[in-house]
Amino acid sequence: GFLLNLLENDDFKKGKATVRFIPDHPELMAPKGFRDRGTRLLSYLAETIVNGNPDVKNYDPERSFLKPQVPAFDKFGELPKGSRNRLQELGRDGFVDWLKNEKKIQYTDTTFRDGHQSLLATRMRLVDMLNVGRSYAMNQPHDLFSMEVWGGATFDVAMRFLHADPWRRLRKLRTAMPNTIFQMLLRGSNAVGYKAYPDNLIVKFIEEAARGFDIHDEEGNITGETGGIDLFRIFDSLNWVKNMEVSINTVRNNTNSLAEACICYSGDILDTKKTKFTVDYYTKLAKQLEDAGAHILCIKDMAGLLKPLAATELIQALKESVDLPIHLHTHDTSGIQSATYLRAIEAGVDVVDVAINPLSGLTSQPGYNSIAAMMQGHERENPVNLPLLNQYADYWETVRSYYYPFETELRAGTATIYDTEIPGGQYSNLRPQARGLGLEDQFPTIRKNYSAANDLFGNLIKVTPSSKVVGDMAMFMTSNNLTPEDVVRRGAKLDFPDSVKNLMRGDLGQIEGGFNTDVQKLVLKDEQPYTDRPNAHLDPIDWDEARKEYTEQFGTPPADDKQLLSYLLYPKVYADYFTHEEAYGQVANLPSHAFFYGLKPNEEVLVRLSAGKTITIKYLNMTESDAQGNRLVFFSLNGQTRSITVQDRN
Ligand code: 3PY
Ligand code: ZN
Repeated sequence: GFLLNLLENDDFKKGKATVRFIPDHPELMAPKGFRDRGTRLLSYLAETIVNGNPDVKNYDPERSFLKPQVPAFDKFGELPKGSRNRLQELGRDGFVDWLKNEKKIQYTDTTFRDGHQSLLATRMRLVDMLNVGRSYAMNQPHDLFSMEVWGGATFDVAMRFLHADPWRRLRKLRTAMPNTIFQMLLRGSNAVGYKAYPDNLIVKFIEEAARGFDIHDEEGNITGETGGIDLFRIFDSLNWVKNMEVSINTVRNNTNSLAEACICYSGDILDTKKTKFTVDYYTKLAKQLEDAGAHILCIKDMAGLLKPLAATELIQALKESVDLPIHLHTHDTSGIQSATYLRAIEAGVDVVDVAINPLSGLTSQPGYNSIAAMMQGHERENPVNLPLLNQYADYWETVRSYYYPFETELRAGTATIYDTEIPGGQYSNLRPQARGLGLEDQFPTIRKNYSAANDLFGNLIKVTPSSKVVGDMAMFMTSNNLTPEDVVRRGAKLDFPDSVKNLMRGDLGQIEGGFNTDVQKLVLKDEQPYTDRPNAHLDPIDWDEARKEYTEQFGTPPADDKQLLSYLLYPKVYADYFTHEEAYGQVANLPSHAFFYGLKPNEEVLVRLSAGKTITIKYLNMTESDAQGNRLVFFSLNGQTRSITVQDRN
């Protein structure tokens, strides 16, 4: 660290260093991590310019990007009241009553979460949301029900690939859009992960997400809290209510937020040959969720299987069975889900999920702008300022182009989804995954095996993380050239993937009708499965012990419980994120094109570090690599020339 600090010191480089230089610059002796924020970002950019961002697989140097236009808004005006003000004024129960009695259809905007999770591999960065967030909250093209902004895969992808703090994302968005209900997707006892976590971790996670962040006065005294997530959408990947109870109870009893509990939709209620996931199954499940304390019921149609005629039947039946508002979530993988929305709206659904048009369609949600247009003149129309909403669509169309390496390869809707039941987010992921395993040319076989694996296990609900296990099994069968019959005949000799063993053991919970016990035996061999809650097998977190462990590993105590939670949820991913931030600073502040592709010679970017602190970085040029393979990369930082040494690894 010291040598690097010294070499990057401007005075030192200008030859001004004397014998007094080091005593006069004690900051150079600072242990690790002192290097000002600008310098760390320069190191990141230099590294990216020379070696590329390892997450970008098909960099196209010829590409240039347009500047997105943020719809004009009054920067200093008072925010108009929005859905969050309504929730605060009416209280939870009053709000739920209002929703039940409101005739106008309500919209949830998923652009900031499921939209990009499904179309752009969850890579959407905070800056692109923040640039437009205040404008959106101020102009309110429409009285939105909620924005889905957090949870699902966004938590780990933020750290893993964007080197960004997911809590900071929530804090910044909350501050920009305080008038809008924020919604997150919570995987019940799997939180924002892919496995079960101890109950007390789930409880603390929900409390912290709902509480939000301290507000400080000028002297640094805490004067209040921002609030965080107002609506928790809770599901279990096997529709096992026991896996959702801790989450529902925590939201209900320990926060002022709304608990929205999901029935995940699988199969086809109109197909008389499919006898497991029937209307009766769904209405019973809904009743259980109502009894468990849900404020709102969600039909989570993660694979887009709910056909228009089925929507009528299901929603009518649910409305007869439970007294909860109903929120419908779907993915347009087949291409016909706008018809499902129209039917659902006519059957009395209360809220539907949409994504701004440029981040909608296919494996994402139906398009907000287009659904709003569809509803014009309908008796349940909820007026939307469409020309204004279309300006936001223009913004997102431009922003989407920054993310070209992460584009989904699906070009058109597919009716194969009704056979495979692959969730939207997974569908767009499966082909790159197959390619990684050298199996891309066998994609139709993988799809077939996905369905076969589901049958082998005993026909389950498939959504994160259970869908991942079915996907793993499909890849396993394809790469080993196994038919379902082979699995049954030769299973005793096969070493199944770990995720499959975990599922069969009971690590994700239990399924309706139980697992296929023959296959369970083949997978587990002599090991005994269990049928109680996975969390019952996990030691609760000892918070003091966990803080100690964190402090030992990182040489500093966690900044707050939120950092501790990130670490406990994803120890390895968090450690990498932490190391990256130590070396390169808050790269989340860089504009997206610079973050993914570096800068071109003489290209300049403005980087906002914090309120009132903006720096200008211009990339000048770099030297040829020397005998050791090092290059000097030159920048101008706020007008001063700086150089960074980078090893060229090409
Ligand atoms: C998630 O769990 O991330 C999902 O979006 C499931 O549909
Ligand atoms: Zn979804």
